Amino acid sequence: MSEYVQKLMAQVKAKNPSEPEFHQAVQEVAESLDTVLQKHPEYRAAKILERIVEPERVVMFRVPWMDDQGEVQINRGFRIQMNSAIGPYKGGLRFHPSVNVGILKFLAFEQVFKNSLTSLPLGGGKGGSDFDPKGKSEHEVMRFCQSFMTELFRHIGPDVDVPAGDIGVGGREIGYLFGQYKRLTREFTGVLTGKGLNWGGSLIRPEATGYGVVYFTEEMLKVKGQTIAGKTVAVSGFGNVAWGAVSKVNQMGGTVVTLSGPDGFIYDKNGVKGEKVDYMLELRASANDRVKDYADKFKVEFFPGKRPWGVKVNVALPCATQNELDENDAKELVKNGCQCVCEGANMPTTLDGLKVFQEAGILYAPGKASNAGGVATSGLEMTQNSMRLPWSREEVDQRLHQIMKNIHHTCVETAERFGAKGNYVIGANIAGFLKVANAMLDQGLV
Ligand code: NDP
Ligand code: 2IT
Repeated sequence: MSEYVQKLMAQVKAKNPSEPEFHQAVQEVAESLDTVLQKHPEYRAAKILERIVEPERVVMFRVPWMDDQGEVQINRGFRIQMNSAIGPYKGGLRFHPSVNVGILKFLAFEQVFKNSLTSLPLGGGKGGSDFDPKGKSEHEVMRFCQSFMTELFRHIGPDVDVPAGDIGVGGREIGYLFGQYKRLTREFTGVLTGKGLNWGGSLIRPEATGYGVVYFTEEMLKVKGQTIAGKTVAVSGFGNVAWGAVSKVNQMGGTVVTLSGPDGFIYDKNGVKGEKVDYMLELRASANDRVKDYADKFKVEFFPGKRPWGVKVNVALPCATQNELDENDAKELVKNGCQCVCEGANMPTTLDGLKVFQEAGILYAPGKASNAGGVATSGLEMTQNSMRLPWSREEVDQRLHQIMKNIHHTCVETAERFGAKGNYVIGANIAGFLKVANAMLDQGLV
C-alpha cells in the first residue's frame, strides 16, 4: 500500500468509524488506483478520490407502520446519494435486518464505478431499510412500502434518483413503492426500475443480473479458449440473481450443482434444472430464508450451516451477499481446481479471499464489473420509459449481452494499459474511476 493510500484509508476510517464494509470497498478501489493517481497528479490535486468517498447526500428517516396485530413498528429508512457526476443517482433498495449506513455506503460506492462501467449515463446511489421481510404478511409488506415511500418520494425523481430492487426488494415491493409514489406526486414516470411489464417495466430486467454474470463468465472463459458448456458450477444464494444465473448457465450447457441460503447449502449432482429452477422462485417468494426445503422436495443432500465453496467445480458464482467467501473458502476452491470466479453479489469475496485468487492466477471478476447487467438493464428500462416505447425481449437481451461484452473488453484493455494484464479488479476500478473523475474535473469543484 502506498503512502497516499495509507493516508486516505486512515482518514476514511477516522471519519467513518464502525463501517467495516465501507472501508473494505474503498481500500480495494484505492489500491487499484495507485498507478493512475501517480501518473495523473491532476486527480490528486483536485482531491477527486477524497471527494468520491464522501456521499453527496445521505438521507435517513423514520418508517412507522402497523403490523397485523395492530402493534406499531418503527424501522429506519435510508438513501445514499453517492455521486451524480455522470447521471442521476441510480441503485437498488435493500430490505434486510442487517442494513445500516455503512453497508449502504459500501454498496453506493461500488455502484458509482459499476454504473460508470455500463457506459450508460447513470450516477450512483443505494438505499433501503433494516425492515425484515421474513415472515411478514402481504399486507404488512405493503404498509411498510407505503410508509417508506411517504418519506422517500421527496428525495427521488426520474431525473434525480431512480431506485430499484436489491436483497429483499423484488417486483412486488417495487409495485407498492411505485403506487405510493404516484399517489403522492400525481405523476406516472420512470422513477423506479424493475417495474411490472404492464406499467413501464422492461422485459429481461428480472433475469438481467444473473444473465449478465453468465455472459461475463463466458467472455472470461473465452480468453482461455473455453466455454461454459460442460462445466460444473457452484452458485450461492437462491434469490433473484442466483435464479437468473442458474437459468443462463443451463441455457449455455453448464450444470449448476449448488444453491445456498442462510441455513446452509444443497448439493444437487444432477443439476438445478427444469422445474427446480422454477421452484427457486417459490423459495424466494416464501420469505422463509431456507434452502433446505429444496433438498427435502428434490431428495438431494443438504449441508446445514455450510457454504458451497468446498465442492469440486470448474466455476463459482457467488450470488448471495457480501463477504460470503473468505480466504479459506478461496483456498478450497483453488485446491479443488476451480478456474473461474465471477461475482453476482456485491463484494461477496473478502480482501484476503481476493488475494488467494489473484496469487493462484485464476480468472476472477469483481461484482462491480460482472453483476452490472442488472443496473444496465435498469438503464435500458429508463430509456424505454423516456421514449414511451417498450422493446422486445430479443432487443433488450441483445443490448444486455453487448453491454456485458463491452464491460469485459474495457476491463481487459484497461488492465493491460496500466500494466496489470489479466487483473479484472484493477481494470474495472480504473475504467470506472476515470469516467467519473474526468466528469468531476469538467464540472468544477462539486
Ligand atoms: P434476493 O433477496 O433475491 O436474494 C438474496 C439471497 O441472499 C437470498 O438467498 C438471501 O437469503 C441471501 N442472503 C441475504 N442476506 C444474507 C446474509 N446476511 N447471509 C446469508 N445469506 C443472505 O436478492 P438479490 O438476488 O437481488 O441479491 C443478491 C446479491 O446480488 C446482493 O449482493 C445484491 O446486492 C446483488 N445484486 C443484485 C442485483 C439485482 O438486480 N437484484 C444487481 C446486482 C447485484 P435471505 O434473504 O433469505 O437471507
Ligand atoms: O446492485 C445493483 O446493481 C442492483 N441492486 C441493481 C440496481 C439497479 O438500479 O437496477
